[in-house]
Amino acid sequence: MKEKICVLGLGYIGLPTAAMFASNGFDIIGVDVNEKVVNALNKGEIIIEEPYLDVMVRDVVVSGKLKASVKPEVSDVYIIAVPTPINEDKTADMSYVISATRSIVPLVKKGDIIILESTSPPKTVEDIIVPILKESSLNVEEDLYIAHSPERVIPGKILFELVENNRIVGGIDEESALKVKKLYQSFVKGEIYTTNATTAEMCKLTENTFRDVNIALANELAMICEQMNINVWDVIKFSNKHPRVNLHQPGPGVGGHCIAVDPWFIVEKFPETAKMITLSRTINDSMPEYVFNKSRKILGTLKDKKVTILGITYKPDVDDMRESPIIELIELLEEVSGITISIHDPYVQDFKYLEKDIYTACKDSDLVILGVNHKLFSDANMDRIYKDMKQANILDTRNFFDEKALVGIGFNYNLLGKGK
Ligand code: SAJ
Repeated sequence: MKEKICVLGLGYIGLPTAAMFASNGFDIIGVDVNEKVVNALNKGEIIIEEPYLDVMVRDVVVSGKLKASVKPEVSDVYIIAVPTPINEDKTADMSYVISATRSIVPLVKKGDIIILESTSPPKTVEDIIVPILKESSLNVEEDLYIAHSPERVIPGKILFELVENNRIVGGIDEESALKVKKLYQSFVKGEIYTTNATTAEMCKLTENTFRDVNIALANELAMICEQMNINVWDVIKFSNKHPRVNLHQPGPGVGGHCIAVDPWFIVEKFPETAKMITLSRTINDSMPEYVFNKSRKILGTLKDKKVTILGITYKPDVDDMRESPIIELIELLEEVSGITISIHDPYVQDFKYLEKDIYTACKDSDLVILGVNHKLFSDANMDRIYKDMKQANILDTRNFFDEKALVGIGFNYNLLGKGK
């Protein structure tokens, strides 16, 4: 018989994981402190947006394989997938991990498996999970199998990547790692690599830090190229023709709940040594202000001007606004006296200054800033936007528009990373 699994935390990772195990024949109890999430789930409904997840969840709830509760129940496997938010001082808030682990202490029995999926600072399993589990009457190292197996899925493609991506499992000992590997093999088609818990924790943070450091390099190059009056996007495109070079893309900053957050979990533990990681975070965090200053230079002054922003989500073609650098840009613009701000984002239903129609948003505007390169924007009639704007200035932060075409229409086209 298959193990009974208790998944703690029914968010972007916990819920798809719970649904995936359930659809592979396991009995799942999904736990969340939010009653709304639990009540919705027990009706087969979900409150997060992710392609195909609603259908999968409905099926496993109807078949009785997935049930939700506000409290954990005795199971054979416990998967901790609660949030690890970042505090004001850039340290990880581990309170949800701590309370989730505490909640299973009275339930665990000899032979159970405990998996931490939440992205966590290095040594979380060793320094937090294991000591808390020792509050049970068990001999933890002997009686339990404990591992960290970080999620690596990308929002928008979660169900596909849960199955297809390679996975790392880091155990407190080899037996733990192998047990957990076998469990994930029930649905993972990618390779599953086993190691120790701290290495697995560090791998997850390293992957996102790699991306952050490389984006910071691209952003720094963008600022340098502007000063040299050349185009960074050409520099990156041609440099990437080298077989061993893979530069990332510059932009208005790094958003989302992962890449802008995870590097701090390394810095937290090694503040003196993690110099490049800290600097990269600082460079990427400075980009909204850089875009703000560039906007001001284009118009001379932003006072009493109308500025339109196209796209405010943290990346293209999603509705997720978490940690979006464009929100920060908007906050900077809001400080300018007499400014009128207008926003159009086809993926966002509810936000201030929002206009449902792109042409209304751009009408009488002095400057249009392309914040996010949603594919849908390529359908816009730029001739019409040009005619309706007060001054036809564009600032493209993503190298999205066709410069020649826009200049041909008459726009004053400005590109982040390109000097005049
Ligand atoms: N960005 C750039 N330039 C680039 C690439 C991205 O400015 O060249 C910006 C994007 O605009 C966005 C931010 O970075 O604001 C992050 O977007 P992303 O698509 O790079 O990543 P996320 O945050 O959606 O998902 C990442 C993924 N990690 C890696 O690719 C190493 C994903 O696989 C992880 O599972 C996820 O973080 C996570 O949950 O940790």
